[in-house]
Amino acid sequence: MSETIFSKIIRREIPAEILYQDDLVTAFRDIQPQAPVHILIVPNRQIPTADDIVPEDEAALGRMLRVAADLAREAGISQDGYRLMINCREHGGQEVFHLHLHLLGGCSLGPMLAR
Ligand code: DGP
Repeated sequence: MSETIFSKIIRREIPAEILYQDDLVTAFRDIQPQAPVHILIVPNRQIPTADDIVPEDEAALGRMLRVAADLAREAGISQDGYRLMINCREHGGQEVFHLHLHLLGGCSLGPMLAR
């Protein structure tokens, strides 16, 4: 699958508010925030969807969760709570085909699914 805009953000070829980056993952603010805190945590390697995860990705996926928890603490939303979400393909509402973990918080997020 061809790369997405997220690869360019990871390589810092286009602007984004990058909050964290290391050898495995990058975290940056979502351009269309759905909550007061809306951060995307992505693996540096382009994994198109959750369905494309392979055993070699486990380190990056674990890092994504740890970084999400750290960023939530830094944002001051840990005590009230937050939501971590990965959309997969059409039914999941995925728009960018580079796996990303949404960190959402800063207000009550309501029920998990809009019906
Ligand atoms: P999803 O629907 O799960 O694929 O979410 C894609 C998210 O990516 C969506 O919330 C908006 C965000 N997004 C799309 N393009 C850009 C971009 O160029 N920069 C940033 N920072 N976020 C983007």
